[in-house]
Amino acid sequence: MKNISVVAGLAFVLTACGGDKGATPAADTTQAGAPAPAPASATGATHDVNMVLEGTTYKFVPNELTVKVGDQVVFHNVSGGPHNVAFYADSIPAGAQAVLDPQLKEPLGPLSSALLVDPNATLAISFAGAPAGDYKFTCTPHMAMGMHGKITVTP
Ligand SMILES: [Cu+2]
Repeated sequence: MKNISVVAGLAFVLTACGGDKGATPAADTTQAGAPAPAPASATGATHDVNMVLEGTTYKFVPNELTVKVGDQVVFHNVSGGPHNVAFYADSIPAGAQAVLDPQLKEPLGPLSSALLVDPNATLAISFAGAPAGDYKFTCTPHMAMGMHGKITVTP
């Protein structure tokens, strides 16, 4: 009777091990699939802002817009470039810089995106996880020429 119990217990352990081995590849598959979804960024609407030279005036078109948290804004280098998007550190909500800086490819500095040199080059900025409020920005090369804009992010 005692021996039978031991054998039964051993069989149980072996079965349990087999089960664990079977589960391992499944876990690997899940991990391999995890990076597949697009980088979690914007979940909402996309808004376009053109960066243009009209006559002798450099401007963002539109230069003011309202978006929701989770939306993204795509800036387009339409004419008169190079342009960039440079947010004013003192004119964005608290906590916004942590959301913005990682998205400004090869930035010129804190809150200042790289220059968009190529025609139709774009810069997408997601406001996913961004604090609500007003985000004022300029274009570094044309700041003195009045190229400014404002994005209002609403919850
Ligand atoms: Cu500009």
